Amino acid sequence: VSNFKIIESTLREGEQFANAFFDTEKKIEIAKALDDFGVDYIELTSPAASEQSRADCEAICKLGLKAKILTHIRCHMDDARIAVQTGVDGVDVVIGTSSYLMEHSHGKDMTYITNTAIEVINYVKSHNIEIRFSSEDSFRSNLVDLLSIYSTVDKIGVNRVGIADTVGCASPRQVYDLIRTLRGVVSCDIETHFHNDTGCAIANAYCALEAGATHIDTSVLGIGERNGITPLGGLMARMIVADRDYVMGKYKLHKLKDIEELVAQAVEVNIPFNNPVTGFCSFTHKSGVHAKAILNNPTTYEIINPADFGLSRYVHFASRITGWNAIKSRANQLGVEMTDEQYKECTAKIKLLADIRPITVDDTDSIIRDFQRNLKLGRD
Ligand code: HCA
Ligand code: CU
Repeated sequence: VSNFKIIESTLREGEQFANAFFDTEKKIEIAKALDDFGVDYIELTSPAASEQSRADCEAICKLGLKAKILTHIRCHMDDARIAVQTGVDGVDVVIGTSSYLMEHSHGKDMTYITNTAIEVINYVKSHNIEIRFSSEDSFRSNLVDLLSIYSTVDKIGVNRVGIADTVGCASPRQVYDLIRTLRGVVSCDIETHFHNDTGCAIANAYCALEAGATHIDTSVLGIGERNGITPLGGLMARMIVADRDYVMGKYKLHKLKDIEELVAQAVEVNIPFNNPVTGFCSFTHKSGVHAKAILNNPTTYEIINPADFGLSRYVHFASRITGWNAIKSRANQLGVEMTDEQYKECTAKIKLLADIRPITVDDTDSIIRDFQRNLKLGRD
């Protein structure tokens, strides 16, 4: 699973998110942040979508970013002619190949699709621009049709082919099987795009890499059509566990939270509480058993080191399921030193109150301080 590349689609798929509206300035700010983070490609909305989309695409191409700039178009010569004039490094072409889309969306058959694909690919290539060909709704497409069109475009010399789970129906095993099969048919790179309707978008991306895919589409916080696609942060979480050196060496992980906040604000959502890495409780340890072990050695209950992302862990202690080790650690932070027996007694007092109502950090701190004061008074 090493050596994967990220095609960051916040400014294309992400624009299809219900709340998204990015003005030129916001697009540039997001593009620069993604570039600084270290993504390999930044994918932009089709210049054929609107006049402003075209102008924004040109403006981002002129920024001179390290990341390659892509735009995403329908498999159509009209779109291709506009795309090659924008200054992009590459064009991602897509067309629906499932019977659903062939019947109800564009109404074209496989022969027409193949012929148009060949024309568009040759045209883009003649401008010395990278080209990717992808089938929409790949997992509900006929396998023989799919392999045949991919093998054709591979022979003409596309840079990548793409597999898209447009409706989010694929399971990790189906992903593995399809990518593995495709890996045996084409020699070019394989890009993958997973929607998250059934919550499999990160797992599917990982399985695709295991099966030989090379590129993963992401968006910040996973924003996109419906409930979105593989999130950039979630993919980083998955991949740092698989290959920490590669991920740490390539991406500025400590910038992740800032980028998520930037995009969350732009589309007026909160970062979900259970977001991988950046959710508010992603590194909070609460039960007494967990807290004790974490205080001893964080790797007992943490597969990701928060410091790798510039974040820190939190040992929760204001609850009835806390334990005396957590209370001892809190007491020490407050400058209070006692014997183990006394920490245990103090913890029992805290649990007594926490059984009656939810308690705050302040409640806990006052119990600790009172306990210490009483000890001193008792001694005098
Ligand atoms: C869509 C298109 C797409 C394209 C993916 C790709 C999808 O918005 O319907 O180009 O690989 O999910 O199929 O985002
Ligand atoms: Cu999509």
